[in-house]
Amino acid sequence: MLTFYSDDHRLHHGRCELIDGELKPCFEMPSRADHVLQRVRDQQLGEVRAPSDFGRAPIERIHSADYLSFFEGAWARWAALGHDSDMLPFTWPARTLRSVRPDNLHGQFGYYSFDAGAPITAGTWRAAYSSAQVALSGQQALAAGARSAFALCRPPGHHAAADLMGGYCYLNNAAIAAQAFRDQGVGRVAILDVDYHHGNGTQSIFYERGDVLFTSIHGDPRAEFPFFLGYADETGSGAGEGCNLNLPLSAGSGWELWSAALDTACQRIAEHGAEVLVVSLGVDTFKDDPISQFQLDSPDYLRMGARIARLGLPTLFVMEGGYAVAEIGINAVNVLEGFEG
Ligand code: SP5
Ligand code: ZN
Repeated sequence: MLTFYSDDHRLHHGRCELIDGELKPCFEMPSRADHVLQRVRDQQLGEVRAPSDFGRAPIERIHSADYLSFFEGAWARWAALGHDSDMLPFTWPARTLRSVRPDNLHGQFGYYSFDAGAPITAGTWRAAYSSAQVALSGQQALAAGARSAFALCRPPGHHAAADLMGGYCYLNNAAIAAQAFRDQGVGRVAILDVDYHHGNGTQSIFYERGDVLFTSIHGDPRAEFPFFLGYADETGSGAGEGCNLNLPLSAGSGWELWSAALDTACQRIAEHGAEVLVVSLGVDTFKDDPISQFQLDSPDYLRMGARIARLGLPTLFVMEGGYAVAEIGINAVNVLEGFEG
């Protein structure tokens, strides 16, 4: 399997996130990608290629122009005020407030974010832009006939909506790739999000569309981030009615429950008549993940890949979460090896 990877991910190295009521060092760190890349090489998964640059147009198919210009320019505005360390948002347009876009930098950061887990640093825009190009390069490999590809994206993307960052995510790599398939004439696309956290950004982007099915297996949002989306009764709306499938599971769920949910998701993907599959590949379902509560063990990821392969679809794997840094490479690459059989 071809892997796409860019060193540009290193340009994003946040210092702190606000998590569970405290400021802590960012769990989403550059060494995550290093471990995955090392495992790809150790296991001789296949060639590792640098991404091509498809420009901003495919990103603008998913994200609004005003959001992108805020994101691209935010660091320069912060630096011009004399700062040289990360910026985090701190005020949001929650209930009873208005979703207006203020002029103030912090007001705009609140307008364009939903949590304080995604800091903007000097290199965040460039890293996120390259991460999207990595996903698009994997998409292009499939369009050119590959059965599968691995986009080793960092930062991750599935929490990012059309005009919102959060949950370590800025640009929705999986959504950008899925849309590129559609724009190149693929009629029906399916997304399978196996990250421990609900992919609220991806869901919201495709919620009213019938052409891109979104399926997700994740920690029950009644108890788990992102709390405010990911419930089972969210089934899509308008043309997208029935094209959103959330499979929330309780804390402590292991392979038995998780794999039953995977079967359900796979059945729905087959019914959709998907011609191509995009997998949001988070491995924070691992038993020792420091911020998550599922119980998958390393061999389970081989089984996960094998089950996904049984769909018989051209498949693009897009890296999302996974914070047990020492095991992230083994677990992510196990999915890819299980897929290849
Ligand atoms: C891409 C991705 O995986 N983003 C995850 C962002 C998670 N941010 C908040 C996590 C809250 C964790 N609470 C853990 C409670 C442990 N006792
Ligand atoms: Zn996650």
